[in-house]
Amino acid sequence: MKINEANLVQMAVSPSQYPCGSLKEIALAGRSNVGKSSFINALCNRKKLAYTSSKPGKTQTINFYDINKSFRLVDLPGYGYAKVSKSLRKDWAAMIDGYLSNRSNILEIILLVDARISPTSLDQEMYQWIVDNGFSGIVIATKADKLTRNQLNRQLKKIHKSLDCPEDQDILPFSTEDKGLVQETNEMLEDLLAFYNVL
Ligand SMILES: Nc1nc2c(ncn2[C@@H]2O[C@H](COP(=O)(O)OP(=O)(O)OP(=O)(O)O)[C@@H](O)[C@H]2O)c(=O)[nH]1
Ligand SMILES: [Mg+2]
Repeated sequence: MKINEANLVQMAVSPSQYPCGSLKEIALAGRSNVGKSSFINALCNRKKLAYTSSKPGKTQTINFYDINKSFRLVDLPGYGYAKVSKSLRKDWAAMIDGYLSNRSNILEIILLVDARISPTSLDQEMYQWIVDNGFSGIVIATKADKLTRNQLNRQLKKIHKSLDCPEDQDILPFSTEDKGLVQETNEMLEDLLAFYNVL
């Protein structure tokens, strides 16, 4: 799919601020710093569409990006960042939960995990919640460029096991630094959107 147009249409902290209309949404969930915002930039081939940072806790609102006027990518604040105060973490968790639990536009929730790091209990909880709520449970392992091919394959297996994914499901490697992987991810999303008759 060629992404010609990608616009940040809304930054929300509460449901009243979510964009109107019935455009379908693919939400990106994952720990702080895993690369959710970078994922959006790489897919849209834009350097500064979504703000990224080497420090965890950059995205603090729910950010809605309209893509080709046909669907939305939704960037969520990351979870599990210990340096954020307990009360702020609670606010973010409520914000994420409020969106994921009540937003009827959501087509899929993609879980991003860092390819180098074994999933945490929060990742396991999030994955379980995603599949329990009827979504496919697509898992993307980011920062694949930081591993050798052998290391990556080992990690993908580990992540699969740790999340207790079904036998026939693959953990999909991703890297902002690898055009081939970005293209494969684009094609996966295109197939998904076609399956749901969105494209
Ligand atoms: N080498 C490499 N670095 C990456 C990749 N993806 C993200 N990064 C880096 O990881 C850091 C965090 O990326 P973000 O996209 O801000 O992460 P995030 O998940 O949006 O983080 P929060 O907004 O805090 O939840 C940045 O320094 C990125 O440049 C990747 O595929 N490869
Ligand atoms: Mg972010």
